[in-house]
Amino acid sequence: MNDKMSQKNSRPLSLRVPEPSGRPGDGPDFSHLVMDAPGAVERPEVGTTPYEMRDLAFRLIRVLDDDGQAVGPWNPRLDPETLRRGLKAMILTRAFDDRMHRAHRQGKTSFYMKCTGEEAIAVAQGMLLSREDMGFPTYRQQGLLIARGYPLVEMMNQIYSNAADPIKGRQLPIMYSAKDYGFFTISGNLGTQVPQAVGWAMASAYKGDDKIAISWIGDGATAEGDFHNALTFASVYRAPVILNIVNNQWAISSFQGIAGGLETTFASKAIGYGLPALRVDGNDFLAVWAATQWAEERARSNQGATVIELFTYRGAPHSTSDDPSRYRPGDEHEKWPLGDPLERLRQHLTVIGEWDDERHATALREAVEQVRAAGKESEAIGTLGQSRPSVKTMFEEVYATEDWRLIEQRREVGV
Ligand SMILES: Cc1ncc(C[n+]2csc(CCOP(=O)(O)OP(=O)(O)O)c2C)c(N)n1
Ligand SMILES: [Mg+2]
Repeated sequence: MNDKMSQKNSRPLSLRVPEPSGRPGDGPDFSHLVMDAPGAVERPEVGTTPYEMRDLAFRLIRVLDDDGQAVGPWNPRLDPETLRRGLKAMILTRAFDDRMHRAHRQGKTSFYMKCTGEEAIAVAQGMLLSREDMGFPTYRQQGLLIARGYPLVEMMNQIYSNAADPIKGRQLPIMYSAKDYGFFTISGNLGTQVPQAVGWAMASAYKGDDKIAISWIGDGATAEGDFHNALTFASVYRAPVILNIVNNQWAISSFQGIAGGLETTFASKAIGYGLPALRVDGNDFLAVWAATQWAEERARSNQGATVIELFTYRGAPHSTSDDPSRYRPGDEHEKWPLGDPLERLRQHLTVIGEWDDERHATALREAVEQVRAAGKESEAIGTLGQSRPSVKTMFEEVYATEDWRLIEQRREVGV
């Protein structure tokens, strides 16, 4: 026997498969989370090198404290009117989600996805950036459209795939597309939006334009190659882009550890690509705003891309096709240590004397009413199966010039 052959293991190899801290029937356990106190993380100058600020990838930027006060160097010092607009847009987003989730139960749509608990992210970022900048969202950034005043009825028409669907039935419900609102067509293939955003940002810089791009990806989808390819391009060419990772702890039934979240933070992935990273409490409207503003300034001043991990929790099922009681403790969301983004902003506005229970009740009522009115209008056109875009449009507006295969298929259908 030569030396090589004798090198046997003393014990059999085994594979580690990460497991979440709780399963159905267990109590929620968040004792593994290490979080900075509100106000504790320093705010580096926007021009700081990624290397000098690498520590921030492992910290957690927070502004709102337990008493609802805004504290520390990341306080963006927003005026009360902006804060109230933010709260109202979050309330409206949640009211919209609730109605559309019910609409699915009533058979009015085949599919819906809520963003419960994550509203602060899309709403703050949608308000902060211009609609001329291009957003490359996932299916959980409906708050972006809502914060920008996109007509709710158009969103519903898309969800119901009715004759007034603005994208004429070509997409799964909730995969909106609204160029004029800075909302790029959502891609059902996870991860593809990140290289698209980087490419769009590179083109903007190449043309000498002044628009930046912003993208979102879930914790789970960061395991896709597209995410990593995009980070290389973003770093090499200093693309003017903000690259958000929404870590809501779950990817359908896989917890974030399956995508590598136990070994390191998602923000820290940026370090290997030489990109700056910020890790932020995603349930803190002010912290999300401040971090995004930092990244925006960096992008607009030709200093390139920033990766932002938004630390949050997916409160609702993944989609209407999912039942989370099969794989996670039932009350995890209520016990999430960073609370509910709506309640936290409400508390802050109340503490500074700019909001009260009566105004809150009015805002809730108005949001439900606004959603109901849009629902009536959309349902009058038709819900799933009652009304649909014409078959002919299926063949149009996908390619600049019609492909021979499309021509053949269209002829076969006889339109
Ligand atoms: C390339 C690709 N793989 C798998 C899927 C199926 N799929 C849709 S959503 C999802 C989970 C994504 O989780 P995450 O990235 O954490 O985003 P979240 O839903 O939590 O916002 C999966 C696996 C898909 N749409 N595309
Ligand atoms: Mg996720």
